[in-house]
Order: sequence, then C-alpha cells, then structure tokens
Amino acid sequence: MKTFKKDFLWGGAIAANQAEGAYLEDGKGINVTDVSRGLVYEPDEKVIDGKFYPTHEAIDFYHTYKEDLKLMSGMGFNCFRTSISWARIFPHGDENEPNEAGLKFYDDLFNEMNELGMEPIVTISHYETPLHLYDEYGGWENRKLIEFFTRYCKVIFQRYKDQVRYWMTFNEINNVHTIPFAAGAIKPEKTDHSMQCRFQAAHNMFVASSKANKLCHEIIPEAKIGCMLSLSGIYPHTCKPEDVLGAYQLRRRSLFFSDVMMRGYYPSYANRWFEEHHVHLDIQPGDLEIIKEYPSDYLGFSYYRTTTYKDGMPILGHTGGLIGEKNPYLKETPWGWQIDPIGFRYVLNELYDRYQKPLFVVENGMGNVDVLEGDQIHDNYRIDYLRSHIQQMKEAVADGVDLMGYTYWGPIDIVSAGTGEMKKRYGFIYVDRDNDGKGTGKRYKKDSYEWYKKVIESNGEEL
Ligand code: BGP
Repeated sequence: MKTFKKDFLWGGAIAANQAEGAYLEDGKGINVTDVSRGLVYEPDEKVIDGKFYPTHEAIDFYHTYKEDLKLMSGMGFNCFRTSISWARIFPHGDENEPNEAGLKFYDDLFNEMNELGMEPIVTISHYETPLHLYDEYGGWENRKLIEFFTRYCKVIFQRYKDQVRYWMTFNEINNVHTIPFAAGAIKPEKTDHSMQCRFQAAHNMFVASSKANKLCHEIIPEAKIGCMLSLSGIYPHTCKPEDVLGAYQLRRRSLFFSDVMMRGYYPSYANRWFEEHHVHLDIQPGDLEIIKEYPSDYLGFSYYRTTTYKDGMPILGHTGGLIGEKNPYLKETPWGWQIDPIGFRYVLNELYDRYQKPLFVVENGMGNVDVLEGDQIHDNYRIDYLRSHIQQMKEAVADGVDLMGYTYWGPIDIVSAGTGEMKKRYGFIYVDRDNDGKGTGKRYKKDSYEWYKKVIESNGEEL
C-alpha cells in the first residue's frame, strides 16, 4: 500500500540559532554559531564589532514564536522540530545551575506547540555548543563535555518531560568531519591535518549520546530519542570500479556515525581508518558498554540532494561541504544542490535495510531566491521539488520502510546555515528581512503554503 501511516508526523523543522535571534537575551551565553558565518568560525573581533550578523537577530522567533507557530498550525502541522539553545540553559556550558529564564522560554514555546496540536521534536544541540566549552576545554575533543552535556540533558528531560516525547541528540553528528568547528567545537587549526581530534570528538559525542538515551528513557519512559545525520545521497560518478568503491567508502564516512549509534558498536572497517590515520582513541572503561546498552531509538536524517564520487577525491580528511562531481542527469538549485527525488527513495531504502529501525526525515527542502511580488510569492519550483520528493517517500514506504514522519526544513524563512544569509529561503512563509537585517519582518504566505496544507490534510495523498 502506497500510503503513509495514519499517525504519520507531518511538520517542519528549524534550529534555534537560525531562527530565534535574541542571541544575548535573558542570560543566554554565546555559542559557536554566534561567532561563525556559514558554520565557519569568525573570531570575535570580526563579529562583535557591530558588523550585522544575521543569526544574532535571525527572524526574531524568540519574540514572534506565537504568531509563527499559529501560521504553521494553519497548515495542519501535527509536529514541529526545533532545537534548545544549550547556552540559554547553561550560558557557559559548565555551570552547576541552569539559567531559569532560558528554561522558561522553552516551557512557553513547547506549551504553545502542544496547545496548537503540534508535537515538539527537539534537537538537543543543533551546532550550538556553548563557546566557553570551546575556549576553556577545546570542544568535544575533551571528554569533560560528556559530563556537561549529560547535566544539560538531565535538566531539560526533567523540565520538559510532560511536554516533549521526541528528542534527538546532535544535529548532523557526521559533520564533525566536514564542519568540525560547528559540529564538534573543534579548533580550526587542529582540523587541517589531524583525524585524531575528529574521531576523538566523535567518540565523546557517542558516549554523551548514549548517556542521554539512558537518561531520557529513565526520566521520560514513553519518549523516543534518536541520532541525527546529514545523509544526502552519494553515487559513483561512473561505473568505473574506482568510482564505485570510492562512493561506497565515502558513504561509510557518514554511516560510521549511525553504525555506532544505531547498532551500538564500532564497525570493523573503522580499524583500518584508525591505523592509516594514526588515530588512538581515548576510550575509558564503560564507554563501549554504554554505547552498546543504549543505542538510538530511531535514525533522524537530513536529505536534500545527491552528489557523485569520482576516483581521486578525498574520502577522509577534507573539510567543507559534501564534495562531488555534478550528475549530468539532474537539475540543481541556484546553490548547485542537485535535485534527486529518486535518490531520496534510494537513501530511505539504503538506511532501513541497514538498520531495520524506524527512520525520521527531519530535514528536506529547497532553498531558493524567492521574490516578493506585492504580497505574493510564486514558488512553484518548491512545490515541484516537494511533490516529487513526497511521491518517492511514499514509494519507499511501499517498499517496506518504517517511516515515522517528515519535517520539512525551513517551513518559514530563516538564516541559512551554510551561507549565513537570509537570501537562501526555504519557507512556505516568506519573512521580509534581508541579509543586512533590513525589512519589515512581516510574514507572507507563499503559494506553497496552501499546497502543503492540502498534502497534510490528505496525509500525503493530494500532491
Ligand atoms: C543542514 C542543517 C540545517 C539547515 C540545512 C540547510 O545541514 O542541519 O541547519 O541549515 O542544512 O542548509 P543551508 O541552510 O545551508 O541551505
């Protein structure tokens, strides 16, 4: 049967650092995204000198969330994904006591969601490591962060146990390899050569995630807590065996993270990487046991595009976005992201076959240069992208994939992570705000707003 289950979770996803703004309000501390543009570290002197910084104000969701959530519920969302900004709860990350004003904000936010019939889907850290943990401890390479993260998790699980049933630990944890500063709070000067720091940071995050899984099930027995990876697809550029093998190995660089977190142990193929890259992990007694005993309940992931691997491209060690040669059979977005709905079906099958545990598409969407014409935005390109991807998602469900839900990335225009700009817009809702923070901040429904509303009303039938 090509239909989504009746309790399928339909909604949208944002991240605190890309939407809330109010980056110093109510006692919030600075996190690594507050001093990075496009997820790349920009030292304080460059950022704090009054230079406008999109994420410092973003779309002011911190103050407009009631209006914005009302617009989301107008499309029939039964869930909504966002992150808790860690530095609102522990401004420096290593305090013993949390910041009550930060806790209160998310109390109000989750209450508003629940009152509107939207399940909160909460990312515990969406690239939002408190900067102090980077400055003072060197980020996730230091296992002290396991203790600080666990303390943070315990506080939010206890505080929101009656409001939140769906959690995930680290956004796109596999990006510790490609954007190590944002994803692992790893010092830029350390990532040019060393794989040691990336795999050590990954190990500490695996242990932290497993401890969070344990705590979550103890404090909120009915909750589901997942891991989350960036898993757009990778193809061989040609049938040349070196391209095929390379694509397989590059895919493994990402699947390594879900292998550990979903299966509960280090895969044997990692041993060769560790030998070849002189990686000697600091694994403490109990680490491997907790990883094994408390794996993730589901695999959340982002899918946007596919790219291709061509013989000679690096597998490990390169920093930067998903590399790859253009696929001559695919069109692309204005940012060169190749549009591949069949690839979406392929990846859904690939991941379900690998783990045989529930999947959750927590990011999928199209960034584009939307134009406000009067009070209208005609974004048929976005409707076409979504229609084709939801069609293929339905095919994957018919293939037997156990899919929990779909939260479209960026249901309202927010600051793009990779570009640090407003210009790359994803929303069904347009926000009149430009890269320099100018504009009325007014919200406008795009053509895709009513279209997605019908999709949800028909549980994915009316496309
Ligand atoms: C993912 C991030 C999101 C979001 C998305 C779109 O990697 O988890 O934060 O930003 O990418 O990317 P961008 O905003 O760069 O278009």
